[in-house]
Amino acid sequence: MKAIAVTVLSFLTAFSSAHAVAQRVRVNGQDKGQLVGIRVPNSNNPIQNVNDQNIACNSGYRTPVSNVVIDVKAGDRVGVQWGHVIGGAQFANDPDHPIAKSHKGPTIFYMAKVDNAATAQPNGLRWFKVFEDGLDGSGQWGVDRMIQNGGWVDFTMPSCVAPGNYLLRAEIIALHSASKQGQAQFYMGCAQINVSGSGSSTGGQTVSFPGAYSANDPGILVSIYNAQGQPTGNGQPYKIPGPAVLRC
Ligand SMILES: *[C@@H]1O[C@H](CO)[C@@H](O)[C@H](O)[C@H]1NC(C)=O
Ligand SMILES: [Cu+2]
Repeated sequence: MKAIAVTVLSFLTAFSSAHAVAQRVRVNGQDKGQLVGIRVPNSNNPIQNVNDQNIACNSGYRTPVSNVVIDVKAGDRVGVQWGHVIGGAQFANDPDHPIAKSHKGPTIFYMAKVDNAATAQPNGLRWFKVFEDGLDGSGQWGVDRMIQNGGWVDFTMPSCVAPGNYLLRAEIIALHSASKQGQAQFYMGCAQINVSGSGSSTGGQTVSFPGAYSANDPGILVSIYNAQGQPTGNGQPYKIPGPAVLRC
C-alpha cells in the first residue's frame, strides 16, 4: 500500500512539473537569443485561474528583464520558443522538453498596442488575436506541432497592423485535465516588439486579460479524449477560446 502511494506520488510530482516556459523570439528564422526581448517567468508553472491578475503576461520575471524591443516588419514571420525550463531541456533527452506530450491544446498569439514595449504594464491593455492553432482533422493539436518544431510557434505579422510598439502575448493552453473546472493550464509570456509598415489597425475585436476567458468556456472546460481515451478530440470541433483572429 505504502509502495503504491509512493509510486503514485512520484508519478504526480513528475507529471505536475512537466510544464513549459516561453523564452526566445525569432524573426524570419533569426533567433534573437535566450531571454532577449521577452519577459520570462522564473517558474514554468501554469496559471489555472482565468481571472488571475497575471494572466496577461505572467509574473515573477527572471531579472533583469530584457530592455530590448525587437523590430518586426508587417509580413515578417515572428516566432516564440517554448522550453521545459529556462534554457530549454532540463537534462539530456528530457522527454518533457519542450513540453510534456500529454499537454495537448492550442497555441495562440495576441498583441496589444503600447507606448513603450520595454516598460509597458500588461494590465488594462486591449488585446487582439493574431494567430491560433487548435485541433486539426487528424487529431493533432497546436501543441503537437509546437513539439515537432522544437518548441517554436511562428506566425505572420498581419500586413494591416499599425506601426508602433506592442506586447506580443504567446500562449499555450494545456487541456489534459480540463474536463474538471479550474484544471486547464495556461502558459504565457510576452515579447516586446516594434512593428513597422503601412498598416493602420490596432485590432478589430479586442479583449482584456484577465477578462477574455471564462472558466466554463467550451475550449477551457472540455474533455479532449475520445471513447478510446486518446487525446485526439472528443468528436466535436475544438473551439479555441478568445476572439476571432484579426483579418486584414
Ligand atoms: C520602431 O521602428 C521604427 C521604424 O524602423 C523606428 O523609426 C522607431 O525608432 C522604432 N521605435 C522603437 C521604440 O524602437
Ligand atoms: Cu504541466
